[in-house]
This record gives sequence, C-alpha cells and structure tokens, in this order.
Amino acid sequence: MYDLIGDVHGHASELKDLLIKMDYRQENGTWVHPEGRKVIFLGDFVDRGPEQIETVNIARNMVENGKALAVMGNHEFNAVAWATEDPKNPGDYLRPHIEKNLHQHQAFLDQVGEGSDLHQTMIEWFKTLPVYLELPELRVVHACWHPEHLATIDRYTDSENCLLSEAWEQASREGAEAYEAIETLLKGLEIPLPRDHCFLDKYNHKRTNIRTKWWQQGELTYRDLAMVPGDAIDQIPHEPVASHILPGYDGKKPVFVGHYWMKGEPAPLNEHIACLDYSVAGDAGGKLCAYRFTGETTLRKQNFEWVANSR
Ligand SMILES: [Mn+2]
Repeated sequence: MYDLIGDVHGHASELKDLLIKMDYRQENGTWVHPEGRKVIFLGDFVDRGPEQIETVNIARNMVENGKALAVMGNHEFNAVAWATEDPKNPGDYLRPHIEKNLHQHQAFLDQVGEGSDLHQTMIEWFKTLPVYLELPELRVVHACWHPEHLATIDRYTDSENCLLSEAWEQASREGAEAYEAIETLLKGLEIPLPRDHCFLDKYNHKRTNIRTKWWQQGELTYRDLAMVPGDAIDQIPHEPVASHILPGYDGKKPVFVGHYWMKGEPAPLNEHIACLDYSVAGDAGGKLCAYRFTGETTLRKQNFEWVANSR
C-alpha cells in the first residue's frame, strides 16, 4: 500500500523526519519500508526551500529503485519550461525569463547552479514525471482532477502519462489546448467572475478570474468557490455558479492532490478527495503532510501524518 506525501518544496529535513515517522529507513542509500509500503509524491519538490537538491535526490532515488511513484507539480513543469529554448523564437525560453518567473525560481537556480550538469540532470528527471496517476485503488494529480482536461492531455502524453518531448511547446503556449489542460491539472481550476465583477489582489492588480475549490459539490456561489487572498473574498459576489463549470467528482476511488497551501489540522476535503499540501515552505505552523492509504474507499482523518516545519 501507499503513503502519499504532499509538496516538499526543498524541505529535505522534514521529508526525512516524516519518512522516519512512517517507519521508512535507509538501506544502501534508498529509503525503504520494512513492509514494502511505497511512497507517492504529489509533485512540487523544488522552489522556495533550503535543500532542494537533496529533496530531489531522495525522491528520485526512491522512484528509480521502485520504492516510490511521483507526479509532476507546477514547479517541475515550470523548471523544465524555464530551461527549454523556444523552438519558434531562438534565444527565448518556453517560460519567459522575466523578473516574476526568475524570482519564483531563483532559489533552485542558485542551489543547482543554472546551466550546470546537475541542473540538466534534474530537468531530464522532471521530464519523466507523469502528469497524473490512475492506479487500481486511487488517483493522483498535482492540483485538479478534471476528466475533460485529462482526456485532452492524453493526446500529448505517452503510455506512462509523461508529456511527449514535442508536447512541451504546446503545453507552454497560452491558448493552446495542451496549455489549458496543464494549467488546470497542475495549477488548479480558474473561472471568470460573472459580468463585470473583479477583485484586487494583494499587489492591487485587478483580477477577473478566481481560483476555485473545484472539489466542492452542490449549489454554490462564486464566493463559496473562490480561493483569493485575505480580504478579497468580500469582493467576490454571492451569485450562483452554473453547475457545468465545475468538474464534479465521480467518487469511484479516492483522489489525492497537493498545491493548495492548506493551513490548520490536516483532514480530507470530503470523503473522496484529500489535499496533502500543508505549507511546509510557508510561515510558522507549516507542515509536511502525508496520508497513509490502506485501501479504504472513504478517506479518514486519522490516516493523516505530518511533521512541523523545523525552522
Ligand atoms: Mn503547486
């Protein structure tokens, strides 16, 4: 069975503490479980934290020795796009080297050494990460399980759900269907606010789209669904959202995501969906979180395990 681990973001010390807490131990340099349990990493190994190289090495080593599975997070996707020249515009990159993108990626580039052999090796490994996992007992994707976008991305991936080498360009090109699919699957579902509604984000930028709690069910308003910073929630209208806008979830098996910087005491989002990102790279109170899956069809709060951010 599986132990699923949320976004590590370069916090290798907490990762090792969490593995130890779940009875994993090192054997010949690889973390293994005495009963043969396997880890599933939900992506976002890099950016932000202090030990990004060690984090990737631990995960990669487990994957290559058959002790773990892993999916791609938006930060690995971005890392590849940052390092990949745009075939249509030589000298430019699939992820533009603008200040905002550099700022988000600077700690990784500093730790790995931009353009080094180590950097290249990591990029090559990130490219092997599947976009999602559909296992007999459970499903995994970094941000949003969205059947239509999953069907789209299947046309751009191989039998292991890895992006084809020629698909990276499409997946990085705003407006392309592969781009829209990757945006939703790895970064979450965004929807436009109705009519002329907008809100101001923390930089006072006018926004007309909101990130959504896509896992919510029933009759919902824009305000029920919105994930917006701080006070901005007051600017989101209490108007009903048409039901076809949300993907819904069939509940056939549990689905695990990361990505959402949750706070507080870890618990399932509902009986079939769990988020395991509890902000280990965030402020005080952040946790690195896991879920110990034992084959159940209804998720249980008591199966969550975590360690506190050790800073
Ligand atoms: Mn993420």
